[in-house]
Amino acid sequence: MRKTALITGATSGIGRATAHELAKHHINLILCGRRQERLDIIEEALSKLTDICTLNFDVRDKKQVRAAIDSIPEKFKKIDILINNAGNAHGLDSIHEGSVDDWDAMMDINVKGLLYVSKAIIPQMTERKSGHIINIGSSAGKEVYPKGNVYCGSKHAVLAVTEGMRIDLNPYGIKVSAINPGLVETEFSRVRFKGDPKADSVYKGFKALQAEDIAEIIYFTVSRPPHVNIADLLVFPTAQASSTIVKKEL
Ligand code: NDP
Ligand code: 8X3
Repeated sequence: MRKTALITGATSGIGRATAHELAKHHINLILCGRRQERLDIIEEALSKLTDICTLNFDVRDKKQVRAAIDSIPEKFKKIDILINNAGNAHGLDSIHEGSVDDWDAMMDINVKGLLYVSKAIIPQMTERKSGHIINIGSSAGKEVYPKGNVYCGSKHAVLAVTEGMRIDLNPYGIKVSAINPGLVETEFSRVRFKGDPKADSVYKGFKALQAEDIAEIIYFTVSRPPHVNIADLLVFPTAQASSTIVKKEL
C-alpha cells in the first residue's frame, strides 16, 4: 500500500522540490501552504504520478492548523510521514536593531508552527506505533552567525524539539529526523530581505545547494529500512565550510 506524506511549506523551495521527489516515488501527498494558487499548480503537475490533497493554512494559527488537519479526506487521513518544512528568516539585523515583528514571525512560524502541526498529527502515529517525522532545521541550528540571532535561535529550538521528540516517541517506534542544510538557493533570501535586491547576491559567486538536493536527501531519509533512522544530518554546498566561510569567486 502507498504511503502518505504531509509536507508543510510545499508552495516553494525545499517543500515544493520534496513534493516532486516523493511524487516520483508514488508517495501520496498532502501539500500545505498559504498560497492556494501555487498548491493548485503543483497538484495539477503531480497528480499524474500520485494522489494529492492540498491544505491552505497559516502554521502560526493553531485553530487553522487543527481545522485543516481535521478536514483531511478519509483516503489521506493515515499520515506515515510528516515533513515540518514551513519556515523562513525575517530580517538580518543586530540584536539591538532587530524588529520585534520579525522575531515574532520567526518564533511563531519556525518553532510554534512546527509544534502545532506536530501536535495535530503525532497522536495517530503513537496510536499506530509507527511513523516518521522529518524536521527541517538548518546549519543555523548548529552555529550562530552575526545578525542571525533570532533566526539561529529558532533553528536551535527546532533541533532541541527534534531531540525531545526522538526521546519521547522512542517507545512508539516512531522515527524522528532533522535535516540541516547550509545555503540553499530558494525564495528564502527574498523573504528574509523583504524584496530588497541584496537577496540576489546571497547565492552569487559559488554553487549553492538547490532545493532538489535537499529533496533527494529527504527521500533517502524516508526510504531507509525500518531499523535505520537518519537522526541528524548536516549538508553544505561544497563551497561552504561554516555559516560564515564560503569560498566565492566574484
Ligand atoms: P522558501 O521561502 O522558498 O519556502 C518557505 C515555505 O514556507 C513556503 O512554502 C511558504 O509557503 C512556507 N511558509 C512560510 N511561512 C508560513 C506560514 N506562516 N504558514 C504556512 N506556511 C508558511 O524557503 P526554503 O524552501 O528555503 O525554506 C524551507 C525550510 O528550509 C525553512 O524551514 C527554512 O528555514 C529551511 N532552510 C532553508 C535554507 C536555505 O538556505 N534556503 C537553509 C536551511 C534551512 P506560503 O508562503 O505559501 O505559506
Ligand atoms: C538558512 C541558512 O545560513 O541563511 O537556514 O541561515 S542561513
